[in-house]
Amino acid sequence: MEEKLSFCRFCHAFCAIKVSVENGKAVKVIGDKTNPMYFGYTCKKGRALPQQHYHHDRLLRTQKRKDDGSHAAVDIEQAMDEIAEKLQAIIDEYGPRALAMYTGTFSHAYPQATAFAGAFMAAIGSKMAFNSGTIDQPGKPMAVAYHGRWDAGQQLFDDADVWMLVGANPVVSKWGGIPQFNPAKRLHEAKKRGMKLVVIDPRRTECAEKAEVHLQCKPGEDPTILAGIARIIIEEELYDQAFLESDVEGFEALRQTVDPFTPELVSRRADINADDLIEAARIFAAASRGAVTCGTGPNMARRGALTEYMILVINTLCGRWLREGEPVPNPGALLPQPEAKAQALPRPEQVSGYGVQLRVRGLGENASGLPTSALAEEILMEGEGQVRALISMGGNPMAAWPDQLRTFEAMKKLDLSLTLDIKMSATAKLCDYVIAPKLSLEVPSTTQPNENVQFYGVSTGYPAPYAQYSPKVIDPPPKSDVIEEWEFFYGLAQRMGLQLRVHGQNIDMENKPDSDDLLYIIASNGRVSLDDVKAHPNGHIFKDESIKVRPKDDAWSHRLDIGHPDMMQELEQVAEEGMTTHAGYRPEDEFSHRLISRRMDDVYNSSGRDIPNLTKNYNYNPAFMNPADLAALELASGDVVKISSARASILGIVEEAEDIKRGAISMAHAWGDAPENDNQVHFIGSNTGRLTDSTEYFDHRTGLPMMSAIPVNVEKTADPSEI
Ligand SMILES: Nc1nc2c(c(=O)[nH]1)N[C@H]1C(S)=C(S)[C@@H](COP(=O)(O)OP(=O)(O)OC[C@H]3O[C@@H](n4cnc5c(=O)[nH]c(N)nc54)[C@H](O)[C@@H]3O)O[C@H]1N2
Ligand SMILES: Nc1nc2c(c(=O)[nH]1)N[C@H]1C(S)=C(S)[C@@H](COP(=O)(O)OP(=O)(O)OC[C@H]3O[C@@H](n4cnc5c(=O)[nH]c(N)nc54)[C@H](O)[C@@H]3O)O[C@H]1N2
Ligand code: SF4
Ligand SMILES: [Mo]
Repeated sequence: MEEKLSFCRFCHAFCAIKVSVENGKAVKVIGDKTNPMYFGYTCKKGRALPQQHYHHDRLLRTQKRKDDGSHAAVDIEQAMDEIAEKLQAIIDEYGPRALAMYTGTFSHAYPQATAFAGAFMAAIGSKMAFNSGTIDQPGKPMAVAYHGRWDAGQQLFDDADVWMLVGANPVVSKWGGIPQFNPAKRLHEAKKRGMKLVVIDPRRTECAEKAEVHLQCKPGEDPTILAGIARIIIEEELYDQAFLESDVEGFEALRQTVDPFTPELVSRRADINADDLIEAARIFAAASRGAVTCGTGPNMARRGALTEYMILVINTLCGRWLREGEPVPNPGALLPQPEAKAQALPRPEQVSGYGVQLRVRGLGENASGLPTSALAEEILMEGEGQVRALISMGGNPMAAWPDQLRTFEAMKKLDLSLTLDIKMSATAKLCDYVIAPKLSLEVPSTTQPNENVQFYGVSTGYPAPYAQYSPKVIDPPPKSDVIEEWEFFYGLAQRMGLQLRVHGQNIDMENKPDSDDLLYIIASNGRVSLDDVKAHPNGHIFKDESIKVRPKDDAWSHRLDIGHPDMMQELEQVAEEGMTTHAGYRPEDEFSHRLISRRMDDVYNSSGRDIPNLTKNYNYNPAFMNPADLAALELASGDVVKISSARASILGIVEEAEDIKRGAISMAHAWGDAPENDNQVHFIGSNTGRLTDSTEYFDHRTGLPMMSAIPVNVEKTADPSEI
């Protein structure tokens, strides 16, 4: 038995692991206790990596769809021949825009794959590249575009004396907010040193359990609550006057716009106690270091850009950005050393309306990229510019895109559909080709993608210059015919006579490069060389405390904007909206509940649902509801209900949960399958994305429709076929 060092890629957290390998097979995974970033942490999913790799349903050969809709194995070289020919024919007839690429969650773990997917699209000349970030929190980059980016970055969680989480549950999700590298330990340490925590969430989450103040709000009221907090900070003069004077503009516009958001108004609209709101604002502003950060819930509950903007506004009011002379927490490892000056970077002139324009809903390129929520419509809408071929990599549109019924129609309409996936996902079943890829332990990689996410939002990415390299740990199972994703794009490019360019370098299109060589290209401008990173196989923090935040440039005039007219206008709309129809919702007498998003600990979006160790608790996504709501509807745990939005209905299996606010239904996404399988709800769960209408109540810049806080009705149904 051999023990090999690696890092887990079941989710985006990349925990450092030790893999026991016996006769060439991974048999056990444990955390690496010596690791300075993760301190030995692993979760159930990471420990199930061997089960994932040797799962009986894992695709070991590429699949091709037959005329009767079933799939059969095909040799990968033959598949690439056929696909290249079909793609070329589509491009010849309709132009490069007819090909769209969607890169999903599992692109993140494979830097070579993401680089090659981009290079392939560039070589073809199609700008129709979409990613799952635009159905995640596109409000984040949008808000930064409006507010401006502070070059030196924000204060850290690890030395904060206050923290505020808005609709995020990092202890479970290992995503932004608390650094996603063993967040439970980091939160524990923070509480020990006296850090105060405020949580704003309709659910009493695992994080809320630890909070000094938990505002258990009505879903969808985050802009109201955050405007209320800003108002208290301004009224009580709790802001950082010196910072506002030196580096910020828009204070007066903000002051006037938040004025209507009195604690009483916020209390009524968000159904929270006014005194608790005041306490939350005072705790946050009184502290010396910390930040407010936001997760997926509020981002998806409509007005995500405004919500994220208000997050930045509150941080800026309190001056929670790093100042001249402070150490730069992460001066880059595999990424280049940042300038890290104590100044606001110039803001873009336009946040949307430039670059590629889509044909639907007036949407197009924007600060967050091209909106994935519009891709199904682009496929369905006939005429010049229609998307006719789709390559999906490491994503599952049928499970995860909003408005599943529209996605279903779109998948069936495509002339050529392919996905790179490890199993016959809900999407794969509808695809012409399913490319069977190597899995994480079979591929060399680095933690560089997690360095990149520091630019995504507040408290995302590594809080120190950490990096790890993992060599290939095992070979794929014998007799398999699997390739790395980048090899697929390389193979197509060769056949189509395309020259690929990655990070400014031409790739040798005659002699296929090695996967490891590509990691060198991708990390070529890092502060630390990949060789140095390789020399620390356990992962390492490449500290350099001499790197400090540099002073502001002379005569620098750029400032952070806390009163941007677009945002102030939207906030005015929020203030004006009535109590029953606010936020564009239908009157509440038409819909009794709001369905909110959540993450389930044991699974990762649509991954893990077929792994025995991960489905011991649930093999479906329960509809968690407050006991009083269940009693009022004469429902009991285990009952099957029909949950209906203005768009569609799904089945749900209700489960009593004291931690859910009355009026909310908390349900994870990416479960279920195509509509014809709905009656298997007890085994596959239900698809909450079907409740979303992508063409209504969407953000006019990012295109993101309402994916949380969705108004719904719920009624008992005895017979799943009723739906
Ligand atoms: N209603 C609602 N909708 C949502 C959300 C929500 O909260 N509510 N959340 C949104 C968010 S935040 C996101 S990020 C998106 C996710 O959107 P997607 O990324 O499209 O969805 P996933 O389910 O993560 O799809 C991952 C796919 O990759 C496959 N896979 C697993 N491992 C590998 C691998 O190693 N290589 C390859 N090639 N494939 C692999 C899996 O089998 C799966 O089919 O969903 C969004 N949709
Ligand atoms: N185990 C596990 N981990 C995951 C995933 C998974 O599926 N499983 N998915 C991964 C992905 S793709 C992502 S993007 C991250 C997301 O990471 P997080 O954003 O931390 O996701 P959640 O844990 O769903 O936390 C969102 C919270 O928002 C709350 N919420 C919902 N609607 C509203 C609202 O209107 N207002 C407020 N204030 N709160 C609201 C929910 O109750 C929930 O507690 O997690 C990642 N990590
Ligand atoms: S949190 Fe779990 S699934 Fe995610 S990287 Fe760590 S061990 Fe893997
Ligand atoms: Mo996500």
